[in-house]
Amino acid sequence: MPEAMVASSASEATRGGTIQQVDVAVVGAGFAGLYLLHRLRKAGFTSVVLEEAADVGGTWYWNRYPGARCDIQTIDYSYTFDPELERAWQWSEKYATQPEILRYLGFVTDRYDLRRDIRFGTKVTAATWEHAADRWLLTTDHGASVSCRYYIMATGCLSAPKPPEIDGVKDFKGEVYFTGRWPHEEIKLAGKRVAVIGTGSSGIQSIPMIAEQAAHLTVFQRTPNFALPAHNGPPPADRMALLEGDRAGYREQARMSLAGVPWPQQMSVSWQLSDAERRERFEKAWAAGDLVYILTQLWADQGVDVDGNSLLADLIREKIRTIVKDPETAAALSPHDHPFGAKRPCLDTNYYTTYNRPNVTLVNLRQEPITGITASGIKTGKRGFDVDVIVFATGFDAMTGAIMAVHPITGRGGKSLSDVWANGPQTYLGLTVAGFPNLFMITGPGSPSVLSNMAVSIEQHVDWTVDRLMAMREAGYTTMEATDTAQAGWARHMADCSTLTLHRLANTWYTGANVPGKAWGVMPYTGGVGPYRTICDEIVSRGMLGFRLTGPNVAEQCNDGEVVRLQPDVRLVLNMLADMNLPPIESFGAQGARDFVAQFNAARPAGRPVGEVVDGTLAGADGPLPYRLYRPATPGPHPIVVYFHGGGWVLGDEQSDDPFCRDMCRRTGMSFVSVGYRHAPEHRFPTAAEDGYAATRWIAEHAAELGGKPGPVMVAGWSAGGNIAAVTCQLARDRGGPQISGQLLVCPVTDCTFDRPSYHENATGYFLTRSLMYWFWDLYCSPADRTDPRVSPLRGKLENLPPALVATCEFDPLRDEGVAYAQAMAAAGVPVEQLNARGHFHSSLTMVDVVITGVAARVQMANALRRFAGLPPERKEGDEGVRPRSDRLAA
Ligand code: N01
Repeated sequence: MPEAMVASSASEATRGGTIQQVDVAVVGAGFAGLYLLHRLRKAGFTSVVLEEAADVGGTWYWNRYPGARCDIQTIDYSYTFDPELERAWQWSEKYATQPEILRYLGFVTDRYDLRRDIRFGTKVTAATWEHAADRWLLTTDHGASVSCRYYIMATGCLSAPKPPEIDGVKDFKGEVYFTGRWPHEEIKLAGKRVAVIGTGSSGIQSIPMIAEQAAHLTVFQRTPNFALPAHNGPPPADRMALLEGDRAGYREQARMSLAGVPWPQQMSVSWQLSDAERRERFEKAWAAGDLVYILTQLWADQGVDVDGNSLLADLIREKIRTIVKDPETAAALSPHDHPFGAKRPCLDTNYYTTYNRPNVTLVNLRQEPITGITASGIKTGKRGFDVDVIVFATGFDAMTGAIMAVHPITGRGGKSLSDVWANGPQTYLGLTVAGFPNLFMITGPGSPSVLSNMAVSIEQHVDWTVDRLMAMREAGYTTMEATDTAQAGWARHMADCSTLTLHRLANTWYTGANVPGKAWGVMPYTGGVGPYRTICDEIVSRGMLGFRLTGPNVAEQCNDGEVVRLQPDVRLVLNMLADMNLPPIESFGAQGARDFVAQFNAARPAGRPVGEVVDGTLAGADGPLPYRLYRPATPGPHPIVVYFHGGGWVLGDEQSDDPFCRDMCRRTGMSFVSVGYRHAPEHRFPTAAEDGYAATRWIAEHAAELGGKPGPVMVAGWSAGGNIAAVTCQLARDRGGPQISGQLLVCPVTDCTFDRPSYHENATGYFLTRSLMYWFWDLYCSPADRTDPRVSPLRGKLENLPPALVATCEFDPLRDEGVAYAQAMAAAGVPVEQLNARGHFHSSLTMVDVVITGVAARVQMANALRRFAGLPPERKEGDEGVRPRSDRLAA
């Protein structure tokens, strides 16, 4: 539609009032809005920024409470889009104060002459998609309405202060301040009795400063938070040297990192380190005063595993006890209800020592909740506190508040964003929402945003968005809208990512738990800044996957689909393997492939400790075979599981599935005996099958010697090992024992045909390829023997087999033959449980501590084995995945 017609229809909509016509309207003149305006202008789009405040700065305009600073090192918390700008500005401190950051944003505004397109003191009161014009119409509380093609929310994640939810605030006769809306004039607290409610970052930063001025400070704490010393000062020489040594490389590393700050991925896991080594790492981090460092650099499992996390949390609690002199106050300040990092920790300056001052009192609201505010102060369940000033550091309606609650946004067909998000934010990439064409959010819910260095995430979102607008203009498109499929897929991917972290175990503003009645869910994207960036780029390279593009003179384009179907950690593993550009494993020859697998396994994290690991030999079908026994730490005797490793009958040995055997031993409380059966091509069919059967018989007969419970054993195996376990069950039934009480078949080979769909769908790209499977079969079994049930158990008699759990993975060539075996056994009357692991590949479930999203499946497998042994299920507290905390906080 021509622009003139757009103008007239929009004018009618506001009954003749003036309408400002622009290509793009942006809300917010903070870090995001300023860079957006700069980029939009350079790209030739007419733009206006609507800003409620009287000046630029966004969050740094409003949050001017005493002590306000950033807690990402300022050299990282800066714009990087212009090297000239970087050279033109020097930060005076490692963590700049709010006034300095505000000066920086003012400097940037002036440098790029941005003010002339910013309408200050202007709030959007409604935004409506006008379908006929393919434009947004914005009404404002000040000046002209705005008609724009694109509407971009650069509103920040923590901009809408949350009401304090305490009765009687209006009755209070003293002064009331909110940290998130601190007055611009100087507030005099000297000689006054001050109360601070809230001990999040704002409270932690302001409390030491207020304590220095006030006659008395009373801190009302509901939940203690972890705080770490900032050790502020000039920008650290080592980081400056790194940055100045290779500015472009430093910035690029930040962009591809997990948190937007250039620290490498930590590889050592906590149980590989001694107590002394862990303490040394911790002390170094405590002395460094760097939030991202202590959150990511101590050990690899600190952010993903409850046990690994609590080792670190214990060390921090120990510090709190050392610093705070009164033991009762120290105990009240020590967080126990959430893993370290699951709630946003804060860097502090003298926070804990402040509680040693005689003019500071801590009130533990867990013991005496606030019952109300009176004319003279604050009442708790136990006592009253008369105060002159109340400071509310009670936080924000985060992530969605500033977008949804601020003004009605009405999309296609009259859809209201508040309704669409009633059960939590739904977005594609945290950037767009289905049903709301041409609406973009910078660092919206569903993007890494608050779990990252915001400066890096903002630049990525702005660049991606403006690049898309330019590409659309070039191609003649005027609208861009996420599809429902893409959005639903993103929600699934978000949920998959959040099972990897510990955020689900804390009640925080990340999950909406801090706002009564708000839907619960981890709102930021937890998959990391670098992976997120590659996903955004992949969407473009795959023809704007998941977006519908339309324009007046071009055919509609909609390349629908989900961008990530793999589990996030599987995606990382497969990308890493793809980057290695390895030749096909089969090209190494059998011995070369064995050496490669041994090398590959050596690079994996070590398995976790079990009670005891014993190597021995057993009598096989044709001579001794090695075994490795994993015994639990609990007193025996334990039920025994005979385990067969994977490797296509060609590769691996009794130690090659070590992390998996340890993990299952710990989860089940059972002994695992991993059998070193003989391999092809030296020993072809039916050697592996006969070795497996003979080993099972020997182990059952020698159960007591192995410390196991006499009686039936269970069998388990992965891949070709699953094949041997399945065959062993058939042979044991037909040859008069041993008695087997259950079989766990993980991605088993069950049949010799290669024509099932999974063989085609997953032929390449998922590590186990179709051609590798052909090679394994060729080495092990000649075509004439392949229909023998000792290698194709699907072709055997299936009645009267032990109960089974068959686990299959979505992206595995063997998926469909596993499913077929499970279905055929069930049809033959065998009790069968099927586990279909969505988003996983052939090695997922055995790659313990690399593919953490496999935990839920391992819990299910362990429970099945316990059921086969007649034991109740046992869930290990904490790391078993999907178990969000939805209990709300009591005041
Ligand atoms: O808000 P918060 P914030 N009765 O939600 C308590 C960023 N930031 O403004 O935990 C009693 O973290 C509440 O208790 P509980 C940073 O990302 C960054 O401090 O809900 N207490 C909590 O203690 C940060 O995470 C910087 O039990 C009540 C506190 O108030 C985010 O902003 C500086 C209550 C709120 O803590 C938000 O921080 C500042 C009630 N009714 C902020 N309601 C830096 O860069 C709430 N509370 C350093």
